[in-house]
Amino acid sequence: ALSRLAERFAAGETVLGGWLHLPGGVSAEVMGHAGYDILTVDLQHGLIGEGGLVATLEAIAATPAVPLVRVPWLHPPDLMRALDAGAAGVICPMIDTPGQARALVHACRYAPEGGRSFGPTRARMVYGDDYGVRANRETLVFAMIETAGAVGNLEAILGTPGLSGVFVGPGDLSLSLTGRATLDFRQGDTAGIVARIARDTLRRGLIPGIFTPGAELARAAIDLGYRFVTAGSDLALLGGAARAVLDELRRP
Ligand code: 3PY
Ligand code: MG
Repeated sequence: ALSRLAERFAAGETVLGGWLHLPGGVSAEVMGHAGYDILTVDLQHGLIGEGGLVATLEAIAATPAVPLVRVPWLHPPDLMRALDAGAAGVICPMIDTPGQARALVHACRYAPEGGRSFGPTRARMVYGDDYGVRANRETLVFAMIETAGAVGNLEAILGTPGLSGVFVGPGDLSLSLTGRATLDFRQGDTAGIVARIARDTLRRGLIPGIFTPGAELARAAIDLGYRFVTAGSDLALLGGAARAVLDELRRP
C-alpha cells in the first residue's frame, strides 16, 4: 500500500498530522521522528516551494510519517507533479463547488476514473512497480472546505466520486464567515459549522480532516469527530517553544 492510512481511516482511527512550512528538510525529519502519522508539505503558504518538494519528501521518507502535499491551488499540473514526486495524497485549497471537486479528483485519478497523466517518476521508485495499478485506490484526495460558498455546497462536494475526504481550513473559513481570520474554530458561527462538517462528512463515509495549530484545538477537533487532525506546524511549534523558554526566563 502507499500507506496504511486508508485502512486506519476505515477502522475509524484518528490520525495525527504535522504541517511543514520550513525549507531544508531537517525540520521535516524532526517532525517525522517526533511521531506524526502524516506530514503535509505546504506548497501554498509554506516556504518550501516547488523546488524544495522532492528534498522534503526524501526527508519525510527517512521517517515513519506518510507524506501528503497541500498544493498551492486547484491546478492539475501541480497536483500531478506532487503525486508523481511521491506524495501519498494531496490536499487542495479553496474547493467551493462540486465542479471544482470533480476537477480535483479528475487530476488525481488515472483513467477510467479520471484524467491523471501517466508518469509516476519517483512514486514508482518509492511505492513499487505496481504503483500504477494501486494508485487510484490508495491515493488520498482531500478538498479543502474553507469558504462560506464551500459550506453551502458541502453536500454536493461530498457527493463527488473518488473524493477521500474534506479538510477544513479554519483560518480561511473564519475569514470568509466573519471577516476575521482565526484558527480557533470554537468561536462564533464558525463553531457550529465546523461541527456540522465533521458530522456530514462521516455520514457520507468520507474522512473529515482539519488544520489546528496544536494540542488544545486538535483535541477539540477530535471531540467533534475529525479523523485526520493536523496538530501543529514546524514553524509555529518552533516559535511557540522558543517564546515559552524566554517567557519563563524573563518573568519578573
Ligand atoms: C486555513 O486555516 O485556512 C488553512 O488553510 C490551514 O492551513
Ligand atoms: Mg486556507
